[in-house]
This record gives sequence, C-alpha cells and structure tokens, in this order.
Amino acid sequence: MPTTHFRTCNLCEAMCGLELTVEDNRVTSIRGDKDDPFSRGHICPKALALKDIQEDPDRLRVPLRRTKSGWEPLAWDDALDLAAAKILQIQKSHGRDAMAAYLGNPNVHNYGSLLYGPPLLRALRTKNRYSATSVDQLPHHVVARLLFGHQLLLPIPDIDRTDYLLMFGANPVVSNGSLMSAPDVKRRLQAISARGGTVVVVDPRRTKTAELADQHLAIVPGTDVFALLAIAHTIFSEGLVNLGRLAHVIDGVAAIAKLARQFPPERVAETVGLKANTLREVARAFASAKSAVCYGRMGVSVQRHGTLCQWLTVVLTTLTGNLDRAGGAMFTTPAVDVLAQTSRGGVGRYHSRVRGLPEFGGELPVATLAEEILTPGEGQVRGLLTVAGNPVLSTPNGQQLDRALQSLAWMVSIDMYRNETTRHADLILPPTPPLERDHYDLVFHVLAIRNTAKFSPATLPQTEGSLHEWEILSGLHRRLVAHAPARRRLEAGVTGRLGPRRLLDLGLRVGPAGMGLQKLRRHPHGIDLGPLIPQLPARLFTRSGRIDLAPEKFLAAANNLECETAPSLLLIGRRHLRSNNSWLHNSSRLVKGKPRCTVQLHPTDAAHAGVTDGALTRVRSRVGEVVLPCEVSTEIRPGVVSIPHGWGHTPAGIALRVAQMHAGVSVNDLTDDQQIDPVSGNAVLNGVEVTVSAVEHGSGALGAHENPASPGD
Ligand SMILES: Nc1nc2c(c(=O)[nH]1)N[C@H]1C(S)=C(S)[C@@H](COP(=O)(O)OP(=O)(O)OC[C@H]3O[C@@H](n4cnc5c(=O)[nH]c(N)nc54)[C@H](O)[C@@H]3O)O[C@H]1N2
Ligand SMILES: Nc1nc2c(c(=O)[nH]1)N[C@H]1C(S)=C(S)[C@@H](COP(=O)(O)OP(=O)(O)OC[C@H]3O[C@@H](n4cnc5c(=O)[nH]c(N)nc54)[C@H](O)[C@@H]3O)O[C@H]1N2
Ligand code: SF4
Ligand SMILES: [Mo]
Repeated sequence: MPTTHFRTCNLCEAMCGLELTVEDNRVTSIRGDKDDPFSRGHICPKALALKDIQEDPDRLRVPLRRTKSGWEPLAWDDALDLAAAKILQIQKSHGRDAMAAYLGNPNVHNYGSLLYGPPLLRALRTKNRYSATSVDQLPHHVVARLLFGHQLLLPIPDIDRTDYLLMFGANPVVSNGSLMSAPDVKRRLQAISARGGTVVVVDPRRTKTAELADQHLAIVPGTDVFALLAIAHTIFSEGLVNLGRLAHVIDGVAAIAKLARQFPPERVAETVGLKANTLREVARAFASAKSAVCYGRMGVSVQRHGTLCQWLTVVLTTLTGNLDRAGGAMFTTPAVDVLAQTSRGGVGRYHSRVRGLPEFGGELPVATLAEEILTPGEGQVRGLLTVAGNPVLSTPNGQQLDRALQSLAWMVSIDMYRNETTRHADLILPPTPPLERDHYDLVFHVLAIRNTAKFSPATLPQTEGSLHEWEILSGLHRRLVAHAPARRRLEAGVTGRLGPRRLLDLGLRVGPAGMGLQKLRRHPHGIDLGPLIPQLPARLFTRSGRIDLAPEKFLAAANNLECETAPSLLLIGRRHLRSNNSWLHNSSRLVKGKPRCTVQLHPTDAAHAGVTDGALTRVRSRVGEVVLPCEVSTEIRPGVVSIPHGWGHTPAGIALRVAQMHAGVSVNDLTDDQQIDPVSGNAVLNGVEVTVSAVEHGSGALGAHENPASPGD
C-alpha cells in the first residue's frame, strides 16, 4: 500500500514542503505540498534528487578505510575507535592545533549536525576550525555582530510587504533565495511590481532575476561599495535621511555622513560603470518609497569589499527608516530561539599562524587552510576532519588545497560520497541520507521572510546497521573525551543519550511559541506563525542596548577606499537551478542537457580573444588555468566573464560515476587564496582578474587539470 509523507526539502534555503509517496520502502513520487503554509505547493527540480541520493549506487553506506590495496569496509565501532585514536595521537604528538576541522554547507541543513557538531568541535579544542562560512556569508555575521550584537541577528528583507527592493549581487530566481528563505521567491518578487512597487537588480549579468526586475544595473564587479556610498551620499545631500522609530537608539549617523560626503555619484560613476544620474535616481526612489529594503548576497559577500558592502546595505535601509519595519529589513521570531543559545560571535580573539588572519565566531578563514597545512613549524596542521564539505572544489585555489590534503598525516571525512575532497581521507564515515532522518530547520527559520515551524519525521526507515550524522558525531565525541575530566565526559554522555528529538523538544518549549515537539507534530504541513514583527530595540544583543551604525573597524576600512578603474577582464560566478554547489551532479536527471560548465563571454571580449561560441577557451589567473567551452552571450557585461562553481569532477579516485561523465572544470582553480576581504577574511570569489585566450589546435596535450567539460547527452 502506498503511504503519503510530508517533509521539508533540505537541499536549499527555501524550505519547500514536499509530499512524498512511498511504496515498499521506495519513494515513488515527490510533489510540492499544497498545504504547507509557507511554500504552498512550490517545488523545484532539485527536490527529486532526494530520491536519487537515496538510491544512488555511488552513495557510501558503510565506513571505508584506505589501505594499500584499496578501500576496505569497517564496522562502525572499529571505525569510530580508529578515528578517535588517530585524532588523539596527532594532538598528543603535535599539539591540539595540529588537528583541523572543516564543516561544509549541508551541516546547516541538518539538525543532527547542528546539535552534535559544535560539542564535538569544542572537544577538539583546536584553533584550526574552518567552514564554508568564509567562502560565503561571513561578512553578514561580522556586520550583525558589530551593529546588533549577535552574529545571527541578521536583517531579512520583508519582500512580501516591501514597496522597493534594491538587490545587489543576488539571483534568487535561480538560487531560491539566500539569507532570505522564501519558497516560490519568483512569484513573491513579481508580486512587488504587480502591487506597484519596484525591484532593482544590480548585477554584472542580466540574470533571470534581473530579467523580471523593473530595472537592471550592470555594475562592474567588485565596485558595489562605491555605488552604495554614492547612494548614501545622495540621501544625505538631498536631505532624505529619516531614521524613524529607532532614531533614539542609533549612533554614528554623522560619521557615515562624513564618509559618504567623499563619494558623490559623479566621482564613482566611471569606476562602477553606471551613470551618476542613475545612482541619484535610485537613491531618491529608495528614500521616498513607502517602504524599502536594500539586500545583497553572494555577488557582494564574496568580493574584495564584502564586509563594507554588507554594512552599507544595512546603512541604506536604516538611514531611510526601514530597519525593523514592515516592508523593510526585519528580524525573525523562530520557534527555537537559536540566538539565545549560541555565542554572539567572538571577533579577532586570535589569528591564524601563517598569515595572521583574524578569527571570527571561533573560526579562521578557509582561504588560509592550505598554507596552514603546507607551512612547517610549530602548530602546523597535520590532521583534518571534514564534515559535509568539498573544499577542494569550493574554496579558492583548490589545486593548492588538493596538494595540501595529499600531504596530511591523517584525514577523516564524514560524508556520503567519495569526492574531490574525501578521496584524500584515510577514513570515510557515511551518515544516513536525508530521507532516512528527521528534519527541523534550526537555521533557516532564523533567516526566513515569515515565521513558520515544521518538523519532518524520517520518511523512510533507517537502513539497518547505518548511523545518523548525530550518532557519528556523538560517538566520536564520547570517544575523544573518554579520558578527559568528568565534566566533559558528562556533557558528551548526556547529550548523546538524549538524542536530537529531545533536544529539539527542549528548544521548542523554551522558545517564544512555547510549543513542544508533540504539538508541532500535530501539524504535518507545518504551522504559520505570522509575518515578521518589529522587535528592536528589545532584541538587540549589544551591551549598550543601542545600534552603532558606524563601527570604527568599518569606517577605517572605508576611509582607505580608492576609486580605481577595473582590470580588463574580471571573473564572476554563476548558479544554475539544477546544481547545488558541488554535490548534486551525480543525479542523471539534474545534469542532463547542454553542458553547463562553460565560460560566458560578451561578444566584444570573445572577438578580442579570438574565441567563438562553443570553442574551447583557456582562462588564466595568477594561481592557475582551466580550459572549457565558451558561451558567447550578451547577458554579461563587457569586461566580465562567468564560470559556475562546483564542477571539475576529474581527479583520480573519486566515485561519482554520473558526475564524472559531466566533469567540467573547477572555477576555484582560478580564484586566489591570497585575495580576501581584509575586514572579515572572507574569500574573494567574484571579481578575480583573469585573461582569456583561444586554445590553438595542435598546441599540445591538455594538462592535468585542463579537462574540457564533457558533452551533454
Ligand atoms: N567560486 C565559487 N566558489 C564557491 C561559491 C561560489 O559562488 N563561487 N559558493 C560558495 C558557497 S555559498 C558555499 S555554501 C560553498 C559550499 O562548499 P562546501 O560546503 O565545501 O561544498 P558542497 O558542495 O556543499 O559539498 C557538500 C558535501 O557534503 C556532502 N553531504 C551532503 N549532505 C550531507 C549530510 O547530510 N551529511 C554529510 N556528512 N555530508 C553530506 C556531499 O556529499 C558533499 O561532499 O561553496 C562556495 N564556493
Ligand atoms: N540552484 C542552486 N541554488 C542554490 C545554490 C546552488 O548552487 N544552486 N547554492 C545555495 C547557496 S550555498 C547559496 S549561498 C545561495 C547563493 O544565492 P545567491 O547569492 O542568490 O546566488 P548567486 O548565483 O551566487 O548570485 C550572486 C549574483 O551576484 C552576481 N555578481 C557577481 N559579482 C558581483 C559583483 O561584484 N557585484 C554585484 N552586484 N553582483 C555580482 C552574479 O552575477 C550573481 O548573479 O544559493 C543557494 N541556492
Ligand atoms: S527550491 Fe530549494 S527547498 Fe525548494 S524544492 Fe528546490 S531545492 Fe528544495
Ligand atoms: Mo552558500
């Protein structure tokens, strides 16, 4: 008998409700859940990958140990004993910091990891903690920490009520929204214009989001900070500042006025590649809209001025009285108040050994991981734990990291696949796949445009003999503290016995909705807790109870800015609806069709480089080069080239048979580990200087990492 199950999709940030049919323990259909109060039936093609992951013959099902004669299966107890023994041995011989950890993106989509990862990391007591945060949203956390007192108190654009959305470097129609969980975001954006509002997209590419916007401004990559300052300049010079309800708790406006005064639109126009008048008009319309919000994402997060950009988006929203107000940028009231239970975020309490990069929130920037492994001396990293990450494909100068991983004394990966990163591991520990585990969005309810709550019980029974992520993490934790003082043993023992459901229940009970898990489970489609509500100043975590809109750290960095003309060709990224970072390319239905790993070039630049549409093209940067097919397109601004990330499934020893047939190249073989946003240490993945040339026929064999993308089927 077929049974029907409801759950939230955990693949991206949108939290779509799914309706799954199961027959004989196999999923036979996945549809959008019309009764989910948040997503109301919306779904994207990636949701079907949940079935593909479940059934993928390449997905690892048992622990694997590397031996001279190949990979050998291991019993779980032996595997966890081995992992703990090796970690303790490395730390005993070389010090605590010799063991590093890297946590990838899927951890935030997995409540087992979120509940059991942090205690394990604390038990490692290493300074060498890294994650995908520093190739992503780190600037947002730094800004939230300094302005609002907590790294997770992130302002979310209230797109369902806004009259004016000014969006920098985001493509939600394809990404489905980021730091803005909003299922069916396309319809929500269209609704803004339909109700007489305005959507403005600032992006060097005419993306799908730019296409539906009322206005598209094709800016020069990496120069947004100047456009933002010029808009602020106009708001001040035309007397449009109106702080509104929060005026009495906001400090620093005069300092921002003084800074903005240096950047009249005329001064920045050439640098940003936009007309001065356009910037002025945007500023006027933004300031005079009934409600307005400025939002920026990856295009302005992972670029050289990432932190200043994210700061200035909040500044524009605040100067016009739109902070914490309907239709502006608001804060969520999640059913589990994660903020109350997490650290506000340390800032620069220590620095990385080799390059002296600052810690934030207990982590170091991942752009420095390879050199921490490769540079000898006291504190050198010799062992690595990765959990749900693929930094070889996702962090800058991936080739260097690939070499670094090869040189490690020992490495363990908790992952479902043997991919470009985990192929270097000595031990791989695969958790249960998504459909076999419970799900609750601890993080994305904090980042959503509406307050909702939903618990998804496992859709399929746990495969016999398998372990959930939390069981692996807690099993390892318990073993690592087996000889530690009683207090640390107790923490590991108690949380391990409770399990994630009990921990979640506790979190829900003490949360603002005050409802336990049992009550929530009576609503299998989820509960709507209403639109976001104003919460400041009460919700601020700053010691003063006020907002310092102009922290010294940001002012100092902004005062060093120089308007320059950009180099001739700048590389930016690109996402596709049917990709998800580096790890859904093993699903046939998601990779079929035209090859997607291409370099997009404007016709003028293509002609200049002598390449034609479809031709193999060489792209070079300071750190490396790749060869891939060219896609000539007027979508992209002249002077800009675009390559998607997450491809390059070519190294020997990976086990991703479908992905290997659609290998592509890794754009992070071009991005530069030495280029970072100096304020936060975040990587620069957009706006990297490159050159482009034709690949001459008969010019010699393609080098090791010059694999042309394979043709589609
Ligand atoms: N050039 C460039 N680089 C980028 C970006 C870009 O825009 N341009 N984007 C950056 C961004 S935003 C991000 S978030 C990062 C992502 O970077 P990473 O997080 O390092 O990489 P992912 O591709 O998400 O890899 C996820 C891994 O987790 C595994 N996995 C999936 N689910 C689970 C699970 O439940 N448990 C476990 N244990 N493993 C699981 C998958 O098999 C895969 O190996 O990439 C960044 N890199
Ligand atoms: N389908 C799909 N969905 C995803 C993912 C995926 O890989 N595939 N990844 C998920 C993850 S981990 C994340 S973090 C989110 C990211 O979500 P988004 O940030 O919405 O996605 P991106 O496509 O990276 O959008 C960045 C945009 O910035 C533009 N850009 C590049 N450089 C600059 C610049 O200097 N200035 C400006 N103004 N714009 C610039 C790019 O052209 C691009 O359109 O997406 C999530 N959703
Ligand atoms: S938009 Fe995101 S959450 Fe919704 S179905 Fe697609 S991958 Fe899943
Ligand atoms: Mo991300």
